[in-house]
Amino acid sequence: MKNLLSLFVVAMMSPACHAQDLHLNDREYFERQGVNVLVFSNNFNGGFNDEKNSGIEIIHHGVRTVQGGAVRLNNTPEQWDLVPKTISRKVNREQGSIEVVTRYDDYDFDSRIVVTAKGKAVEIAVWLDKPVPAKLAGEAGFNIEFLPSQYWLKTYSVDGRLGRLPRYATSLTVTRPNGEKPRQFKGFKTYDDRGTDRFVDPLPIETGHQITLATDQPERMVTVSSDAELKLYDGRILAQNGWYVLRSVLPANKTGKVLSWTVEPHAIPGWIREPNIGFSQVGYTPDQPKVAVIELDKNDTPKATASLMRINADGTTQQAFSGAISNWGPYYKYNYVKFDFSSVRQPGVYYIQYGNTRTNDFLIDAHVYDKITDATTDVWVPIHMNHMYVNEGYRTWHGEPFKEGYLQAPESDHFDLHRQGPTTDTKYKPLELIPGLNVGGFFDAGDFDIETGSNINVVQNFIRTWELFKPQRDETFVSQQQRYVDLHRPDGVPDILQFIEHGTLNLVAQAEQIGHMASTLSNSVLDNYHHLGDAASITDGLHYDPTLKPYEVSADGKRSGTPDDMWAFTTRSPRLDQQAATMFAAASHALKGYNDDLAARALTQSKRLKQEADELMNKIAADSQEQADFSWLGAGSQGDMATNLQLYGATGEKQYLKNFESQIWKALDRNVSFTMQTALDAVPYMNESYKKKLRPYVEKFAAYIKSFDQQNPYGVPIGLGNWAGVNMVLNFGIAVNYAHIYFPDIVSKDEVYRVSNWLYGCHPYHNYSFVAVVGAARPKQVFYGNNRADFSFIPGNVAPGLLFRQPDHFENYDDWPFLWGQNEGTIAGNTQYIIFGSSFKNIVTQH
Ligand SMILES: [Ca+2]
Ligand SMILES: [Ca+2]
Ligand SMILES: [Ca+2]
Repeated sequence: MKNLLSLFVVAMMSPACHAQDLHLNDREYFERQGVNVLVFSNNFNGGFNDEKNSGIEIIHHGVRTVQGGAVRLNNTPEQWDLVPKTISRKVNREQGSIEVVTRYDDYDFDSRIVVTAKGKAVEIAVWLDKPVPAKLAGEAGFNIEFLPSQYWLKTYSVDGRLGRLPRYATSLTVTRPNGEKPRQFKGFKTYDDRGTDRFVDPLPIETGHQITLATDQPERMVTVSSDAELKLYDGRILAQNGWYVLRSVLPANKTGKVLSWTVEPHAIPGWIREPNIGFSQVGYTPDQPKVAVIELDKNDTPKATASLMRINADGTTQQAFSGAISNWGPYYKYNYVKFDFSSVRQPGVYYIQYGNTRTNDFLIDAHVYDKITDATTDVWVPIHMNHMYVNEGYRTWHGEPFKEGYLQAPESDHFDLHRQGPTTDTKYKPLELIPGLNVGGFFDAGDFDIETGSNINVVQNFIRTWELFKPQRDETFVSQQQRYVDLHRPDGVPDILQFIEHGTLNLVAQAEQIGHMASTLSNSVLDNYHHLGDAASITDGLHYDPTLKPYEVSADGKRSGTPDDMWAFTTRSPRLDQQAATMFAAASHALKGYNDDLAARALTQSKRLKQEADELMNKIAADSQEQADFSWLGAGSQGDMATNLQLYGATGEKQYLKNFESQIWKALDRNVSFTMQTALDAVPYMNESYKKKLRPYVEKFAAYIKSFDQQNPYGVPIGLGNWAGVNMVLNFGIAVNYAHIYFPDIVSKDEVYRVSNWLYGCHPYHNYSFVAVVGAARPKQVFYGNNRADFSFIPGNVAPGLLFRQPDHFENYDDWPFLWGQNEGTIAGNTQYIIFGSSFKNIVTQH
């Protein structure tokens, strides 16, 4: 009877089981309900190398928990370790397989990976036409990486032995001679070996032939088996952004099929992803449109209605509204429906109920947006002030960084994509101290360098905010004399003015000391570029003295033999000098009456740099061959128009306005959406006939705004690049705000909420606010700030947001901060957010 019954069950189940096998779908990845196996849909990138976004990847019940499947040269590869280049990728539909040839140019080493669907598992095989090069024998292996935040504290079994994946890396290591380490990108070294000439190599946590990870959690369970030895490592031993790595070393002196793994990700039968109900976590004003966008699994059936529930003052709840669900349709791999509850205007605390899914609560109130920029201006920006000690209450964010100043960079090809040409373009010799640069300026982002272009943008963004909205907010104490910043301590000066001053101080010092703008002030060694901790401890604060031995300090305690001093990259760019000249003119205007000395210095540098840059650019333009070489300078781009407008604003000289007017209409005819912001920026300086002439273009822009309703369910421009699109979304939002301010009859007030909705929670993947912001019920928890190793955030940060992974996956981790493309906040982006937020508040705040 028992046998008969099981036979019956098998017979009944088998068609369904077959349907649940992995199959190669139209988007060229392996799929079954709950499991996607991607094979080099995303390639490793040569520039920033291992970004934990490439190779063989698994999206497991909606979360990309596995990536990095490839032949690698290290037990636990780091960001600057070599990555394989993809030579070819072939999809073989008949065999249900994907074949990828990859290559390491540095070692003339090719390998072929063939991934084939076999029932609920895939076979991953590595093929070699030539044996592993002798230098890589024992080092080259097949690796795959598991996301720590989804696997830590989960149980595993290896050949029947049990264990639990560690919350923090504490596994064993050995050191080996540097000569045995495979070369890192361009010969850089990620580590400071403290003079030992040895590198650290992690030892495996476990070794065996069959391993199951997350035996205690069906959504994450994966079994891997192989005749080869499988080793499990913890990549966080070497770098906090490392993942758990499973690895088999490739055998030496063998060709053909040298390795085979069977990988079976467990799938929960009939799994359907929970609906993601996108709404504004900051809340809504009573009169604004209120539309939740609900992201649904393609196997889900939309409900007919949803409800808005009110939480009463006595804690009881009642239905405030019930309405029909409307269909938007498919966008990449999910389906989208909408729930419009605009008719609810009564202030209160609410949540959305859709089927069994209940959102967290949010406010409807006239004042929900009042504080949206406060955390950014009061906390995020001052923490990023360089060359200052920054204190907040009992906490020191950082001491005073880079007390030893900056050295002239020698000719070099830099790890953060900077370059110092063969000449310095300055009076300084390579590695000579350039005096006076360690003042003012803002940290770039999650790193601590001064990107000059970004700092110019920052000062311009602050000036724009100041000139238009004159925010008097004073919550920051800034003493340039004490080199001390104290958060939440008013000092009688509007903070925005102090931020303009702080940015200008560094940029004027560059112009005065170097003679033109540096491209960047950045780290000289890679091992302190990836610094996580107090910025004041990146360098030792002592002048580098090559006559001392490394780590030796001079008798007077002022010099050291450690080459950790920062460098100034000084190759001259007349285009950058022009940008600086414009910014200096505007800064001079803003600082007059507050810091007259700095205002005068800025104006002097503005005039000199403009004249010299114009001469250099003309010289370049005169030689067409050279012009081609210098095309990267961007001469003739629309920046010139904006420059003339800014110069007019700063000086009041009519010639600039004339130059602006001679270009703006042609530029608008060429591309309305790209030019609209500049055209709107001019409105305060122009007469009624300008506004009249601009009207038809604003009408076109209004149609462009509406066009996003057809492009995606969220109604904003969504970027698909390697850095998620928050800057694009903010630019769009600022232009929409200004268009509404000057042309309310063409661009209605309803349009300005598109970008706030997106930022504060109405977007794919999850519904958390991308801004670590005051007022949001559920902001993101982790960001790629300089405190990312603590799985934390710096208040007021704006995340880039939704990172697109080919061919159809949007992602924003909220438990793993380390992917900069989705979680890093930049100084230019966050000050752009201040303009967006200030203009938005100006429109929606009800007085
Ligand atoms: Ca940087
Ligand atoms: Ca202040
Ligand atoms: Ca030093």
